[in-house]
Amino acid sequence: MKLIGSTTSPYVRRIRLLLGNSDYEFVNLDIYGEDRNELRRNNPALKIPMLIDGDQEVYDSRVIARYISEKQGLEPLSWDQENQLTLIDAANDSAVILLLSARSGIDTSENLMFFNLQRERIMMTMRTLAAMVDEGQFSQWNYPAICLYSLVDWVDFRDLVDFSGIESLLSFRDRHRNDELIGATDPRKS
Ligand SMILES: N[C@@H](CCC(=O)N[C@@H](CS)C(=O)NCC(=O)O)C(=O)O
Repeated sequence: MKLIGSTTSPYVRRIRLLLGNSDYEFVNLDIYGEDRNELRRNNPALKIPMLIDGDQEVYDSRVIARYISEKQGLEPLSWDQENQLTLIDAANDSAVILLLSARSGIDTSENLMFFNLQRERIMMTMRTLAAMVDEGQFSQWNYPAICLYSLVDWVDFRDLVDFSGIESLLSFRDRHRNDELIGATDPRKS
């Protein structure tokens, strides 16, 4: 099995954490730079992660997670867990948009509809996720918790979010910080 991704992507980190210590090859690409042709050859959607397992290619972290979970014989996610993932993905996608815009030289703090919508979505979803953490919804270390961890740690690493009022997300992150695999997949070490 081969996982194509990068060491900084929060979507790729989820899959690395889900795969744990199982035997697979990790291909670390610089998708916005020197490895873009390699990405073009592998995934027409031009996104990471993607998985290759024998003849089967799988795109998108959500689908890859389903594929791996099935292979590992894990229970499918409940509808409530699917909703948790949708909130996490919504925040993550908007945060990626803000980062790529800033890297394109755009001032994302301007009062523009497009950026206001992204910021509003990030705050709404992260406040909701913080309330879920307070209710104990992420107390088990499972795939939704892995995705939340990867999101929170990444937006903190990229300094994209003000955590005032949603500190329980940082406490959740800090509870898992010392895990060996968490340390090995830390985007700051890339
Ligand atoms: N829905 C996708 C999102 C993946 C995604 O956005 N990955 C980013 C890296 S963090 C990417 O490949 N971005 C490329 C681009 O936006 O051009 C998934 O869950 O795998």
